[in-house]
Amino acid sequence: MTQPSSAGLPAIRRSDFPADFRWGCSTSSYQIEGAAAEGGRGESIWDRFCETPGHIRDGSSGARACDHYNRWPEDLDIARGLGVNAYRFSIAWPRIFPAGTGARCNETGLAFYDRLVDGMLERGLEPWSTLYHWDLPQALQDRGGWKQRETVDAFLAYTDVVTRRLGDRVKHWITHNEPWCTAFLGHHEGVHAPGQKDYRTALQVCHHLLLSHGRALPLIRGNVPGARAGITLSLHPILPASASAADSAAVSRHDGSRNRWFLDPLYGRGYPADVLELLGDLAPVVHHGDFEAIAAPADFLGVNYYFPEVVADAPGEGPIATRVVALPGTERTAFGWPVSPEGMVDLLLRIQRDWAPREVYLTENGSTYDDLVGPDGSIVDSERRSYLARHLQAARRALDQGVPLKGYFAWSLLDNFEWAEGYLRRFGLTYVDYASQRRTLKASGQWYAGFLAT
Ligand code: IFM
Repeated sequence: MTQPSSAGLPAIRRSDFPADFRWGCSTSSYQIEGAAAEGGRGESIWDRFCETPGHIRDGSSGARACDHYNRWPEDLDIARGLGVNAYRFSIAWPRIFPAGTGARCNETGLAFYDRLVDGMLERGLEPWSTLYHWDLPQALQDRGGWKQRETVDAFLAYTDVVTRRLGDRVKHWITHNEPWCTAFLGHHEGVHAPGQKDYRTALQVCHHLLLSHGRALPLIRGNVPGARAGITLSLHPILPASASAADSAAVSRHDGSRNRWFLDPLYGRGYPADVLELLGDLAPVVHHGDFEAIAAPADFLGVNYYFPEVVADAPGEGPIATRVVALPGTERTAFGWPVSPEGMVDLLLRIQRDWAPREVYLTENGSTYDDLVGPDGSIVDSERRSYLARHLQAARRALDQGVPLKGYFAWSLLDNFEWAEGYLRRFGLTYVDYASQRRTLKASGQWYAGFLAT
């Protein structure tokens, strides 16, 4: 195999970080498991969404994905080979409750996660479980999905069953992954399941997601001795497209809807007044006691960091009236996402200054590039390797400046089903040949393993 040169990469070593730092990689159920019709799994909103031509760029679905449901021992071996000490995965709700809720859960689904968790522990991988990474049972969507307050109760019933079953071994629980995406990509922009396009619905969905998070925390703690529980948000530093007063006002509005809309209620301040004023009667219905529930103290905040957003004033573009723009001359990944390790430092410092979470984990960070397989089968993904090394260096700078950063999870262990992009975007440290299901560690994965061995 071609051995990639590490020349030009920043000097950074594992020993530059505290000894108890969590080093991991992340995945999610729908993106890797496949086996959509195996083990009594019910239909999810993503199964249904993928059926409509035009929803997924390459016309694919997660029906087979990485076949992780059947190949998980090999995948956990790869994670162990990297030298990580933690592994973040998500549980497919439709494997536990095929019809979303009800008196009986699916024992085969629970037994799968039993084996998976035991497999992690046998390999020295601390399990970090996400309860909701976007695969809602379709049966619940048929009754209105997250727009309905009843879905909060269904989530609590699911959480209760899963945490009772796995809580003797899984101590780290993340309620939701990136509620912004569920709410706004799924219910306003319509590019994610369930494909709705209604801003008012998106805001109500968002409220129910946050409420279900807050109400789940005491439940998890009651079921899991020694539990550590939190939520993972996708957060962005927001920058102005120009020095104009209009663009700097746009930054504040955009930050309000993208970052503060989540962090303010989670840290006990309710929804930001400036955004509520912009929303007017689009604002979600909030019941008495909801904000107290949402603000239940979490043990940590999970931050998924990918890129800063540059915004311009855009009168007429909805109540927030901002537009994300691409500044010329910016380094970008194949997705067009700007690359800014310094943005990650700025974001982490800002979170600490304004909300001061007890502990912060980078629960996702990663990049997609057009990986080429060499004649000898190797994948020399120098750009991803450089992205990873530079973001680890940025993590170190954030620690130096006082951020209580306790861990870093690379996205992702494997190439996988990248939602509306299908299999056209690869984020893995491991290359997956989907036809043969052969896995090959990329140069970035080799570099991460080398880094973790220092
Ligand atoms: O693949 C996704 C993941 O499911 C959620 N966070 C962002 C990743 C890359 O787009």
